[in-house]
Amino acid sequence: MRQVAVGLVVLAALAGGGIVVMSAAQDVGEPEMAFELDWATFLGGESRDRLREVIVHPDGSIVVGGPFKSPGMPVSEGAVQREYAGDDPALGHGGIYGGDAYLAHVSADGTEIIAATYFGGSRQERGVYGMLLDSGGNVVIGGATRSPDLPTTEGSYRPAYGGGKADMYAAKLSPDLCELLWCTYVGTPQEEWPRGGIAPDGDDNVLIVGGTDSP
Ligand SMILES: [Ca+2]
Repeated sequence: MRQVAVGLVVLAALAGGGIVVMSAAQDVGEPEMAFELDWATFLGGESRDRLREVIVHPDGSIVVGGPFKSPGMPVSEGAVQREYAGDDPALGHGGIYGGDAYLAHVSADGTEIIAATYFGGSRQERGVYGMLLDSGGNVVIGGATRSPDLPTTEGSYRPAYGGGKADMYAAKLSPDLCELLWCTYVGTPQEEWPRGGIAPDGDDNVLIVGGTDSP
């Protein structure tokens, strides 16, 4: 008699603007994991869009995020930010150009966008250098920003842009991506850059890791 699977793992991987989701299962007594492609799709528009972070939701759906330069991506009714707000990639700025964060919650079978939003200011947001779900399913993102006008929330750690070439930022959005729960800069008048992502502690506080040129 064939024994039941002892483990089923859903794996999600990103390649540029693409999502690949696979299942891995292992039977009792079998030395090898068996992999199966569940689905794959592209997600992007007319400009340079990259997905950088992915979380497999407990219900099997996928939350993805990354820097997008395309306007017109699908967004939720009532999304935190329905329109692309970054500056025009054609401006150049010596590589410092364009880009908002874009977040999408994709159904477990890959056929539907459950929720989606842009997030960013009038200049460039670089990457989503870290993303997590808190204990309530809210989506926390961190990244780099050159925008002086992010929608920081009252009482946040750093409500104003620090300056220099860039700051880091962190923000928490509701599970349906329709409410901004908080947003703060993390920066100084020198340049900051996120590296190493973000992580939660046991109380849903968020650690964001990066570098700074500030002494
Ligand atoms: Ca700065």
